[in-house]
Amino acid sequence: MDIRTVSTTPFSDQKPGTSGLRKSVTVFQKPHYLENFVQSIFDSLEGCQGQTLVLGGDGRYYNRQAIQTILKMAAANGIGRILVGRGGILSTPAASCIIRKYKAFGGIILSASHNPGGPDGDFGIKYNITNGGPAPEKVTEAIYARSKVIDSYKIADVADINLDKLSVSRIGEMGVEVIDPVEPYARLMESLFDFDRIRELIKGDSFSLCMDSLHAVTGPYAKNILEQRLGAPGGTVQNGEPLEDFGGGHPDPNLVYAHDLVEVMFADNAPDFGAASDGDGDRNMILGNKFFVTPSDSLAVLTANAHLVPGYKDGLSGVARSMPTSAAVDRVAAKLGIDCYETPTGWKFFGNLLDADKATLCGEESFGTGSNHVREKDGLWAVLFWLNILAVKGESVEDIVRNHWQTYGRNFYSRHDYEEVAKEPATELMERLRSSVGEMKGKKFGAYEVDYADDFSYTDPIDGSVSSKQGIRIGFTDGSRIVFRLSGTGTKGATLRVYLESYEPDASKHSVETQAALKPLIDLAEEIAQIRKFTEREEPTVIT
Ligand code: VG1
Ligand code: CO
Repeated sequence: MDIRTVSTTPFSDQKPGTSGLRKSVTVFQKPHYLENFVQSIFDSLEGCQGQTLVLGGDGRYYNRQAIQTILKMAAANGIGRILVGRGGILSTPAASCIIRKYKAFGGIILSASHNPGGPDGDFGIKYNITNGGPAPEKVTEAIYARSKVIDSYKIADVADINLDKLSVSRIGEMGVEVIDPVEPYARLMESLFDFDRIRELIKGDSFSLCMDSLHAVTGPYAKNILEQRLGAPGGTVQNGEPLEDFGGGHPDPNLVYAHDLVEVMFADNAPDFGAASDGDGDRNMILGNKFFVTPSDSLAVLTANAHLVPGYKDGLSGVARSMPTSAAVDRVAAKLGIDCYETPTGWKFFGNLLDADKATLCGEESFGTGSNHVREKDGLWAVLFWLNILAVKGESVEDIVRNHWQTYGRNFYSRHDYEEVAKEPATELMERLRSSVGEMKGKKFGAYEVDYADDFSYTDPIDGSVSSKQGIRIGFTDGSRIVFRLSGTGTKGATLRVYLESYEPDASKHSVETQAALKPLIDLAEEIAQIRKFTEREEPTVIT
């Protein structure tokens, strides 16, 4: 095997964000761009020589080319063995499952998740560590530091590997195994949920379901699990063929971008259960017949009903949610007498809590839910968890959620995104908030009085690492809250996220429309942050 050492110069913009390095495809196609970052990963992983790595992606444009390049670079860098998903496919949770199952050293996942794909879309790359979870900040910082000084990379001069059939081969000394991307993951799901009971539910005349894979990676997973293993009728999975450009769509499972599913679920004769997943399969949206379940409520409902599910029947050690996620799950945790942790945005912050068995279930308001079965959020896992609960309880999605509110009260919740706004004024908006939160406590805005205001900082209870500047939170004495932060996954300009939450214990007020219920807070967010002025937008691009 000929190994070439190619000289290169650093790029200054290879700092991983909330979930890996995300850029437009055209940036990744710049000569040496991908190679520099991949070499920076190998250079910062101590002891990776001779070890096993897992490799795969969500099938978006540039996935296959990147995989061939990474295979050749891995061989040149002394990696022992690579397990790659057939067709270059691995959903993010499946990659996490396979890293854990094979006790691999780590994995490289190619995805820009919910960002659009295609030649004009986005591409991304993230590194996951031995526990199967996203690299913590100290690893991503080391990779970034390396990328700023890199002057060469190594690559083997060999032919491409055929990714389309299962095989065991070699590139020089390195073993390459093309593996089934679905099987190990589907088996893990079978070990957690009562498949017999879900099969019965689906077989009955009184229940129907629809899953929208948005032409992204969960297509083959959902067809295998829902249609083949659980007997749902063919066609239950719509948009189930992964496409390089996701059919031109935005593979983000929310009410705006999953419009095909919304049409089905809000029509007359809608199915009883609907779900969608994102580009790389780690997000989920849950719908009932003409009913939307907010991700924050979904986490709370799963926590309250976990004892009904075989994999969790022995109880939960604790739960964790990202800071902007609503406090609905906190109320359930309090009732169960378990701890509830509040972490910064991004799944990497759950890893230590899961490893130390301080949390069993975790969730984010951004349609992410998961557990200690892997170290990533997991879209289909959430779908199966819901189906298992529905099968046991025999109630509708809407009834389950409404009864939950009756017991715990309702946390009205919404996120307003201002996407692709100018970076400088968005940063100024955040800076102004940052400098004013210190004096906000006790301040009155109409009926609202500020209970606390800060820029969220998190000290990891396991390793003591501190992550600061994680979002401005302003909490009011009535339990409502506004949070402001800038996205760390966007690739154009800046995206401002405004998270709004208010608590309503009175069940007679639970049917108010969400935006109406939150109107006073929405107005207050504008008053405090002057969103219109700084974003030059009259309204948010996406409301979830
Ligand atoms: C967003 C979400 C965050 C999530 C992240 C990655 O980050 O808000 O909760 O963990 O995406 O999800 P940000 O920084 O844009 O708000 V995924 O499905 O892209 O891996
Ligand atoms: Co994702």
